[in-house]
Amino acid sequence: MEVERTLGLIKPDAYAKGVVGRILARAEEAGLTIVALKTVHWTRDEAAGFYAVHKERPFFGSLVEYMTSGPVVAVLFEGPDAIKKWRDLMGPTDATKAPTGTLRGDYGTSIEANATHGSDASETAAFEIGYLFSGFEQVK
Ligand code: 3AN
Repeated sequence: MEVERTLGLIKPDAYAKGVVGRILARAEEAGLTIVALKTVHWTRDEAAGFYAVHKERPFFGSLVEYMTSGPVVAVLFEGPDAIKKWRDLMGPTDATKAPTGTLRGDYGTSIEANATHGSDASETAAFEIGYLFSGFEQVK
C-alpha cells in the first residue's frame, strides 16, 4: 500500500460535542499518523474557497453557513492508503444512514452536520492540504 497524505476536518457539530480527541484517537488506532493539526474558525470566504468545487450545488450556501458556525479542526494525516482509510472510518456522507462504528454514524446527526470531512482523491487532497497548511507546517 502506498503511503499517502490526506486532509481531514472535524466539523463544528463534532467540535461542539467535545469529541475531537475521540475522533483523533480513532484515526490513530486505524493507522493514521497526525502530521499537522490546527483549529480554525473560517470566514465565509475561507469556507467558500475550500468548497469551491461545490459552488453550483443547491446546498452550497447552507454548507458555507454551517462550516462558519463554529470552530473546525484541520488534520493532515499520513499513512498507508490514507485517503481511503480516513473515508472508510468516516462512513457515508449522510450521517442518518452511516452505520454505528463509523465516525459519522457515531457522532454526526444529518447530511450537513456529519462530524467529519475527508479528501476524496489524491488531487483534492493536494489542494485541501495546501489550503489549510503551509509548506513549513507540512514538514515532519
Ligand atoms: P463527502 O464529504 O462525503 O465527500 P460531498 O463531497 O458530496 O461529500 O459533499 C461535501 C459536503 O457537503 C458534505 N460533507 C456535506 O456536509 C455537504 N452535503 C453534501 N450533500 C448535501 C446535501 N444534499 N445537503 C446538505 N449538505 C450536503
